[in-house]
Amino acid sequence: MIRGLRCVSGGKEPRCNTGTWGTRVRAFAGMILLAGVATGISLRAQESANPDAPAVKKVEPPNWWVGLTPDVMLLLSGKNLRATHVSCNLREVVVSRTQSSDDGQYLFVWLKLGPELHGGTAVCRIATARGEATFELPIAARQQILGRNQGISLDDVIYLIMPDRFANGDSLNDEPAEFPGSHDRAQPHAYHGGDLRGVEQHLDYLKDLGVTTLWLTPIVKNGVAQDYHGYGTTDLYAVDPHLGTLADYQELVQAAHKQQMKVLFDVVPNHVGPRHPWAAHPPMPDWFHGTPEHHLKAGSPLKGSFYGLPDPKEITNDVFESLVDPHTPPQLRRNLTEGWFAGILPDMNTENPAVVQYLAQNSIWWAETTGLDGYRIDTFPYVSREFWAQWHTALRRIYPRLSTIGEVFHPDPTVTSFYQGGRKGWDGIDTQLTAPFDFPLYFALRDVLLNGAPAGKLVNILRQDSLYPHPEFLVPFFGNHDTTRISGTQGETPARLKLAFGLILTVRGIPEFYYGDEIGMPGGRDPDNRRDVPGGWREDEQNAFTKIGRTLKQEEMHEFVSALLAVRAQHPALRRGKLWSLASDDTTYVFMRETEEERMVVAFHTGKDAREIVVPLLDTPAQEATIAPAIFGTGRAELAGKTMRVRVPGQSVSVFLLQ
Ligand SMILES: [Ca+2]
Ligand SMILES: [Ca+2]
Repeated sequence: MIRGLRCVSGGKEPRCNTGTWGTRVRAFAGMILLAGVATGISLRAQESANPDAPAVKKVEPPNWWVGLTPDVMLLLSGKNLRATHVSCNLREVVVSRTQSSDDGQYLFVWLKLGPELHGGTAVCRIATARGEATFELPIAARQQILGRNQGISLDDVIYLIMPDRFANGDSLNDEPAEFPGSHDRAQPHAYHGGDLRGVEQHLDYLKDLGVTTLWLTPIVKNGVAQDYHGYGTTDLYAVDPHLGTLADYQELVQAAHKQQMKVLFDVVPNHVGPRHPWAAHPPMPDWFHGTPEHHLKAGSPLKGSFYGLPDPKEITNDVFESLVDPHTPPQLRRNLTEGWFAGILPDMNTENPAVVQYLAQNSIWWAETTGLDGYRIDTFPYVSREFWAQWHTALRRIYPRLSTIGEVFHPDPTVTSFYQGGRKGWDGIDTQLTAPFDFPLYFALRDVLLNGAPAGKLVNILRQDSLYPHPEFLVPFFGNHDTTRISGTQGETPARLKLAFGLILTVRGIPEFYYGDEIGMPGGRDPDNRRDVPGGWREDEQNAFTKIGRTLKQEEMHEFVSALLAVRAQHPALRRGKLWSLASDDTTYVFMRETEEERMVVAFHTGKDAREIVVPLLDTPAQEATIAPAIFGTGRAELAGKTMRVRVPGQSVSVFLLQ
């Protein structure tokens, strides 16, 4: 590699050479030029001698694969890239079209990959009126990766990790040289040093706990102090150096697959970070919706009163109703889909076909490079549904089993259900999304546990499963990195957290919970809800990853969660069974999960006092049962005359196996 001319990118490093390198390749037999390459001196001299010559600093994607897609769009960054001619040395790699930015900082190159392509490195030459440059695109055979792109199933349990706050597996990357001053564990908004190796080192802990799928908040490069959360990327093809390397992420996915665990990648097609180089110099005038100076702000122009709704509580959710409303004119929706999130995050123009291709290729590249099993998709409603259909089509053509879980932060199932794939909406579009997170159940469960709302509110949400094409794939949860933790909210007790776990791990769907909840880690609003796990850092006095290191209170919660996860793992009805709501009122919800093999009854009781509930079983799949031993919790159930008499302690979850 020639010093000073090396081009670093996120994955394999394409050799991006500047200036007159192309002419060198052609004239390689010339001994004078060879001497020049060897020293590197004359290259720099020639470059400075011809400041108008083109120079390629970056190629996105940095590499590609044989037989993956019929074409690929490259985005070259550099200078003086107004090309008059681009060609590649491989016969099966044909340049079909190019387009440069007016400032010459970007060049798009669309390549057609022929059916006879067997791989190799395409060396492509750019000619402009003022000089030449070359770049390379390695095109390799697809690799076998254990368990690659397998998707998640109803048997899975998702565990959300913020890698910077989980465990520090490599202290050498705590403060990368390019980001001085970014690391400080005492500052809640700084990087704390957690990383991908830290996650990998605790796979045994997670396996023992009983979770099967890891969702990591974004691992792409952010770097800037305070962007430890990952949602403000500056490079969509690089792993953030605080978190490790691409090889670290590949190793993590491999190690997880070896343990029969899966990994979800947090993807953010809606926006990039304000410090992404594109923000100041977009590759196309319409690469974003608007400019840093002139853009809409993401947020509905409507008030809740437009629909006669109360103002949203706790975490603000936008008036997404307008997005799913066939009667609202487009201008009432445009702020949400074209506005800049938080008023500062450059919003990708997902109506531009080149943006669609860039983002789809980027997700294909991560899937192919790492073997990941699915995507958690950020800010889902803020992107047009046409885009989601196109993005999913591009991915599923290659990875039919890939799962996608979308963030639709809204309490109303009429809103969230509109985004699930599997059927067309009134707009004629099928988003193809596997499932949204079950935010309506989240809002209801928090209201029941923390505000004393009737337990029947849960049933009121669950009855609206009729709106979803596939309610079984919904992801129930009670908190994440954007919400307060149940431990830490006013009036919190361990019993309420147990109730929250009790519901999401037994009701229909693929449950998700947030790192640290299994030990009752407290946390108020952001960033307090993103504390470090005690024991994730060598210098920590306490190690909550070990039984001996946990406090009594932490151990009690950990035992509860792991025991319930074990019951779920042992009983298919709790994972795959049909849900029957048998009884509910102010404090109690009794439901059954039924498969052909087994029937389970769950009694969820929020009242402070013990109580007895009589549940009629006539005309239910349970009417022939004779006994119902408790397999979890301390409740008791007696069956007689097609009724079930359930006695449960205050604030408890009990699970019974009907026989
Ligand atoms: Ca570290
Ligand atoms: Ca948008």
